[in-house]
Order: sequence, then structure tokens, then C-alpha cells
Amino acid sequence: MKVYQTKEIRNIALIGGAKSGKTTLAESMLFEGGVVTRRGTIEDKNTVSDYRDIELERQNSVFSTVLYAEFEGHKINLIDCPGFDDFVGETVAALKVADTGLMVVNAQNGVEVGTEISWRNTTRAAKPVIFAVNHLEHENSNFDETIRQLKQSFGGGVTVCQYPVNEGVSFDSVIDLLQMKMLKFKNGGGKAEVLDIPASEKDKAEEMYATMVEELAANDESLMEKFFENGSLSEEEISRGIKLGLISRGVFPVFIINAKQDMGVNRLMQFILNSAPAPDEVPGVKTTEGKELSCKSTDAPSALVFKTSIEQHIGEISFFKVYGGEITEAMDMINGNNASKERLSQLFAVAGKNRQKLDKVVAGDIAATIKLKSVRTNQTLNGVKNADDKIEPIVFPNPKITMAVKAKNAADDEKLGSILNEMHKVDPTLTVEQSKELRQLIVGGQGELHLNIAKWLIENGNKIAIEYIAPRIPYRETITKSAKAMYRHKKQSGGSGQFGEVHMMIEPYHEGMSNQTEFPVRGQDIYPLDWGGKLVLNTCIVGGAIDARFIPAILKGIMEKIEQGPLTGSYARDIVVNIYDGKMHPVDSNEISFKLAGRNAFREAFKNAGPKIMEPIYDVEVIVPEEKMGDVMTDLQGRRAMIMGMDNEGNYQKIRARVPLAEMNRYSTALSSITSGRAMYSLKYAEYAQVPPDVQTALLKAYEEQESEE
Ligand SMILES: Nc1nc2c(ncn2[C@@H]2O[C@H](COP(=O)(O)OP(=O)(O)OP(=O)(O)O)[C@@H](O)[C@H]2O)c(=O)[nH]1
Ligand SMILES: [Mg+2]
Repeated sequence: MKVYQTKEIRNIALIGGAKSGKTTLAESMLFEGGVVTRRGTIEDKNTVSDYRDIELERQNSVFSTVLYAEFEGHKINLIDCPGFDDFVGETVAALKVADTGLMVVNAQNGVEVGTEISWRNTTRAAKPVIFAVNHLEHENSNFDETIRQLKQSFGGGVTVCQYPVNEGVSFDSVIDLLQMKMLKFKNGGGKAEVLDIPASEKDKAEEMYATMVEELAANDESLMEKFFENGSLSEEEISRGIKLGLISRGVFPVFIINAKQDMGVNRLMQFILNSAPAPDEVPGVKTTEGKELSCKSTDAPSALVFKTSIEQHIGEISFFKVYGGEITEAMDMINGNNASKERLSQLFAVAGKNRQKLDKVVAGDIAATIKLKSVRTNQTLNGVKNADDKIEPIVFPNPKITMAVKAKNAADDEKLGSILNEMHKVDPTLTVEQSKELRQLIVGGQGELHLNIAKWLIENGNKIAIEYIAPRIPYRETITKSAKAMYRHKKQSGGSGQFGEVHMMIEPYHEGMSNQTEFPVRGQDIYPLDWGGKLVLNTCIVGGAIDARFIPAILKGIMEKIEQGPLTGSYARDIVVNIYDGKMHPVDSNEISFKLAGRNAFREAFKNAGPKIMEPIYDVEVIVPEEKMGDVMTDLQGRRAMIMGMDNEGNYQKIRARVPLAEMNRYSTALSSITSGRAMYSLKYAEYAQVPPDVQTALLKAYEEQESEE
């Protein structure tokens, strides 16, 4: 393959609602670009993009697929993203490296939930958007209504560049306003026949043309002037106007395709070459040190690995975008994130399972390499001179759902952990953590579908049966007032006995507090706890009542109880322990005795110190259509939520709330059913807060029952 220069490259993310036709469009683009000589279909399970077993079985995309098409001296890199929001991580990564989002819209359905969600992703990524309206040959297709909805949802920048002449089952022609010609598409692809606009369409075409120019002029006044001077604009002038509007996100051109019959695809690709920005025409990426990399081939080499996949017979493939310089085969690079030295022994242009070797990859291009030693998604590969650069990472969304997972056969549990860790490399939104505290393997994902797909992949790929169960909640225990307790551990058995006696006063710890004055503090140790909060140990012993060498044993006993709190076995935190008295026996006192005395004295004191259970509270943001807001609020209130505020977001409302984690179980499913899938939400840990008394009573009871069972 020839070496494509930065200006000859377009990076396009195929996005949009589920099943809108992205993968089918990709197939047609590959065909137009000569990568395949026969177009596959979803139904025949032979598209280039949906080639993985899970995708063939489900007949929808699950992972993004990196593809390319060579077209009229250019290389169009495509990233075909899955439409279901559970796989949003794939879209987020694709939109990091793509310079334009190509949003497919099904003209039978108009703006769907998925369209809105995809739009929001492009807004966050600040990327240009081109709309491709698909499925025009359906009897229920409604182009005008689709445009009305697009404008209503995404604003006046939505600019019609083509309209259908014969929408419906006989669809094959559009009026192309850029050329002011009628394009008659051939079934099976290729260039359209370019015809004069028939008399019957003249008036409408003129009117639509004027509207288009007006919309473009809103972003580029010089266009309007030219239009008034000459009465029309050349295609080149319009294309340039659109490019500027695309980059500034002021113009969102609409094109028409029939992805399945490969109609309009060639024209759309031409338009992409003319108007979609090249990689160096959009703002560059920042490094974490604030440097900007804007795809200049003369810069030092720098590339971001944005995707990792594991393929049969090959192993790990790392996909990267070059943000500066040129990368040549067998080049040595340095991982900016961990300083490992990596040889990029082979470079590939990848289209699904097809790979073409490359000698050189220039700034702006997307390519893949294999057999890197120590490189993960989101890491930066650099030349020697700029070895430390780290491109600002893709920000993957936090998990929306967490579940405990275990193998049906306990012997497989260990293997399961390492399988999930491998899966996390490929899909950073699938998180995994062995929680020591909860004594569970916890997986996080973007929704139930996401976790169910993970289950399928594990069960089919690794032949391990697994099940999900509700995760335990990481409660915390602490105290609200001070209390004293003493404990004497005494045991006389046979020869030597055991003896230790400890008197302590415990009090709630808070930042900046001063010592109690009842017992003068002679020594203080502050222990930050791994799970947050502190333990402060004050020694206030007078007259050698307890030997200093027993203090570590007492601390050990206290720590045991802090790690398994007296109320529910959860971690305790934020406590000051004052050891003020005790007794020793000249022969029988030893470490074990004082450990037990310390532990039991602490447990006693804790129970009398107004103990309370704290629960994790999460900041929840729900974006919901206005008309569903009431229902969503009611549901949230039923989950003990505290509503923090509401903001307008177009036709949507953003609700901000604080909700106990314990109440968020299966929220994705509930929200989806309340709003027919039209809402989005995110979760972020906020703080620990005291549980209400009724919840505390229930938790204590549950723990007692569990203890007596064990
Ligand atoms: N009739 C018709 N069917 C189409 C067209 N485009 C796609 N389809 C069909 O619509 C279904 C979904 O197409 P895909 O290409 O898988 O859609 P997608 O957007 O990639 O779907 P996800 O990746 O699952 O979000 C398939 O059955 C396609 O054959 C079209 O223009 N006309
Ligand atoms: Mg798809």
C-alpha cells in the first residue's frame, strides 16, 4: 500500500443508534474502496466488520472495528462502533482518534435514543458530525420528518445537502444540492449517474439550495456575499464552507444513503474527501504536560494506543493513531507511560480480519502493530527525544453497574480473575477487582447487556460457567461519643497461664481535634487506614501498669476488630483509643494475652460509644427527557436519594442526586424501563454517610443471623 500523507487521510467514526446500518455502510465503503470485491451482509454473517463469534450470533456489533478504504488517492480510516450504549467505551475511544463522526440515522425511525446518545458523545469529544440518513427504500421511510427531528434535537446547524426524489420502495435518486444535479444511484454501488434536475424538482431544489446556503452563511459570511454577487456558489466554495462549519460544529451536513444496496456511498465518500477535515485541520491532542500534538509529520514521533484486541493465531493487536512524526517498520519506540522500550516490528493497515503490511505510517494515520511487550490502551509511544510524552488519555465512563461474579465450579475462580483482567485490557469499561473487603470478585460494566456479553465471552471462549450475584455493600463502622471499657484476659491451664488487663477510653476521631484531658497523653501514633479514615492510639499509662513492650500486641488486637467491625464485620474508622490503665502478671503476661485483652476491651467500648454504620453514597447524574422527569424523580426518592439539583440540557433534564449505593442495585434496568431506554446516567463515589436507624437495625439483625449461622 502506498504511504498516505497527512492531507490524504480522513479518520471517521461510524456512530449512531443501534441497528441504524453502520456496519452495512462500512461494508459498502470498503467495497467502494476496493478492500473487498463482494459486499457481505449482516444476515449472511459475512461482513468485514462484524466478524467475531458473538457478533455473528447476535447480528449486531459488540466491539468497534478498525477498517480502511483507499479512495481516489486518499485513505479513509473507519472505526465502526457498536450502537448499543452498553458498549459506549468503544465509541468514546473511537471519537478520541477520529476527526469526524459519521452518524447513521434510520429514516424509518428518525431520531432514536441511540442517535441522541451518540450526539452527546460527539459533543463531549467536540468532534464534527456528518449525518447519513439510511433506509430510504423502506415504505415507512420519512425523510422530511427525520430532518425535522434532527433539527429539533440538534439545532439549526443541521444542513440538508441532498434530498430524495423518490423515497420509498423504488428509491434510487436524490437531488444533490452541492452540485445542483440529480444523482441516480445504481443498485450495487459505484458512481451515480449525474443528471440535470428534472423540471418537476426545479423549484424545490432552488428553495432547498437557498436554505442550505443561508445555513452555511451563518458560519461563514463571505459565502453569503459571494452568493449575492454571483447568484450561486461552486461546489468547491460550498465544500470549503461546510468544512469550516464542520470543524467549528456550526454545520452538520445531511447526506442520503442506502447502505445495503450501496447507493449514495460513493458520493458520500467523495464528500468526505472534500469536506471532512484532514487530521491536521482540527485541534490537536494535548499531552499531560500541556504540549499540543497536531499531526505534523515533521514532529518527533508520537502515537496513542486507543484500542487493543486479541485475535486468534496472532495474539494482542495494538491500534494506534500517529499524532506526530512518522513511524516506520521495525522502529524502536518508548512507552511514555512506563518507559518500556518497544520495537514496532510490523505495521499493518487493518480492516477487520484483513491486514495489509505497511512500511511507514505518517502523522494523522491509524494503523496497528503486534507483539508489543508492555503497552496498553491509552498509553503513548514516542521517539527517543520525546520519550516522556503522555497524550491525554481517553476518559472511559465509570461503571454503571457492578456485580459480584463467581465460577459455578469454585476451582475455576482463580482462572476467572485472570480471564477478566485480560478482558479489561481489551475493554477498559469492563472493570474487575478482587475485593478483600467484600470477599468477592467484583466486575463493573455499562449495563446488564454489557455484563451478559462478558458472561457469554467467558463461557464460550474459556468454557467456564459463571454466575453473577449482588455485590456486598462496603459499609463502614464508627462511633459518635466516648466510652470506657476494661477487659481482663485470664486463663489458668496446666503450667503457665495467660494474663493481661487493658483499660481504654475511645472517642470519635475528627481532623484537627485536641487530646482529651482526663488522661495525660504520653505517646501518640496515628495510623491512616487503607479504607479511609484513621486510628489514633494514645498511650496514657502511668507507673508502668502495662509494660511498653505489650503495646504493639494491644494495637494488634484493636486492629483485628477495626478490620472486622463489631457491628457488621465491616471496616471501622475514625477512632481515638486512649489506653490509660491495665495490669500485668509477672509470669503469665504475654503478647497473646494483651492482644486478646485489647481486642475485647475495644469491642466493649465500641458498643457503648454510640456506634453507627456508614454507607457509601454516590453522586448520580441522570439525563432524562423532560416528560419522564417526574417518574424518574419518584423512583429516585424511593431509593433514599437526595436531589441536589436539576439543569436544562436541550430537550433533556439533568437530575443530580446523591444516592446510597445499596439502593442502586439494577438501576440501569429500572431506569431503562421507566424511560423506554431514553435516559442516561453516571455514578461516582461521593462520601460515606450514616445509615438511617431503620436500615441500621436491619443490618445489625442480618449480621447477627449470619454470625450465628457461621
Ligand atoms: N433495507 C435496508 N436494510 C438495511 C440498510 N442498512 C442496514 N440494513 C439492515 O439493518 C440491520 C442492521 O444493520 P447493521 O449494519 O448491523 O446496523 P449497525 O448500525 O451496524 O448495528 P449495531 O452495530 O448493532 O448498532 C441489518 O439487518 C442490515 O441488513 C438499508 O439501507 N436498507
Ligand atoms: Mg454494527
